[in-house]
Amino acid sequence: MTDIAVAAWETAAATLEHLAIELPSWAFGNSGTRFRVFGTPGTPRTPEEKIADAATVHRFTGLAPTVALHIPWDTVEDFAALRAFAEDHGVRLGTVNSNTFQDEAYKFGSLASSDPAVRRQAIDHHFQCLDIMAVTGSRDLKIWLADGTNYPGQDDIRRRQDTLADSLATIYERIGPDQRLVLEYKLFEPAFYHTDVPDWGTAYVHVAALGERAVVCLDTGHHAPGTNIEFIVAQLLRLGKLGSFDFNSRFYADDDLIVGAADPFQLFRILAEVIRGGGLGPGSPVAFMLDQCHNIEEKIPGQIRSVLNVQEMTARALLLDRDALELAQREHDVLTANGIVMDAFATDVRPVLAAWREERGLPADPMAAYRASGYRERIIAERVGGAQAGWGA
Ligand code: LRH
Ligand code: MN
Ligand code: MN
Repeated sequence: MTDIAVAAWETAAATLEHLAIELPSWAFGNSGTRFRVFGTPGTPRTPEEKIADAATVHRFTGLAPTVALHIPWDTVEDFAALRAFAEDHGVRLGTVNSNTFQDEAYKFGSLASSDPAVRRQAIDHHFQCLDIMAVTGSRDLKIWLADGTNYPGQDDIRRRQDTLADSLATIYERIGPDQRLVLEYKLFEPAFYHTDVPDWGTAYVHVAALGERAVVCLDTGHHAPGTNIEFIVAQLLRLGKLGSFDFNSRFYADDDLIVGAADPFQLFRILAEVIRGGGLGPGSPVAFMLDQCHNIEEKIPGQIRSVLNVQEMTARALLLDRDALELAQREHDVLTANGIVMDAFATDVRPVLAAWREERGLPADPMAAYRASGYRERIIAERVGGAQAGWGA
């Protein structure tokens, strides 16, 4: 072993075993911006093909045992068959994401709408998602709302909070004993003046009112620039309300780029706080998910790179010398404390992770192994006219 102490690595590796990152089905579809959606040869045409691609990511990395669905993007006639298909391919179906942002009816909102008929439609959609979850065996119903307004005075923002609370309570009543309602916040977009669930505080207020099985989803791309995300992680873990992550990275807004691509140090700091708060390991309630789109790069290697980035930063965060850090903190030794954090961040864990993979019968270099596997050439030949992720231009 290089400069990493053997004992420190063995402890880190034991926790690393528990790292599992859920892949979003929509990462495998074509996506883009409102300017253009570029196609990628070999793009899946069906939910089954998206799952087959997600299973391929898992096969080469051992890190992604579940796939999140988005309804209606992944609607099939027979969800039991889809579940069996996934299991045959070595993965399970995970979180079900609802969608109340694409129908004409939701122009002025969904769960927070002032129109009772629209609200009913949005609530019924969540009931359908729960019916699907009963068949797919999914634990989490994830709700992200596009609800909001574009102009001051457009609607009563206070009344909308009350309406939203009522709608969420109606959905929560149907959440099973082993299921969770996961509420995701986002600062802005598509609404530009106010958003009904803009921040972790608002999400927390709503899930706290619902009950124990309601938790918050933190999407790393959903904050104002400069936000200290690891502080939010610490606070939500402290409150027992951090349910899941949507990992991605951003340079400007909700860019949905590869996690760890824009700011690996931020990812490291977030993961260090997750570990500090007991969010990784057996029995942890925190689900790790990617929420990304691959607009110009290839999707399967994009997802492989993403889960490897999370693994790499998790390993570095696990190597943080907590005892030394605590001592330095207690002594108010600012520079030593900061130095300990920076030492962990600067550790090159790639060689030990390659060895770790090989010990488990996985390729040392998953990116190279995927390229050499022929899977890419096969899907390009077999699939013509791949589907869009569900949105875009
Ligand atoms: C919204 C969001 C949310 C959606 C996903 C497709 O920006 O992050 O999680 O479900 O994108
Ligand atoms: Mn998200
Ligand atoms: Mn987003």
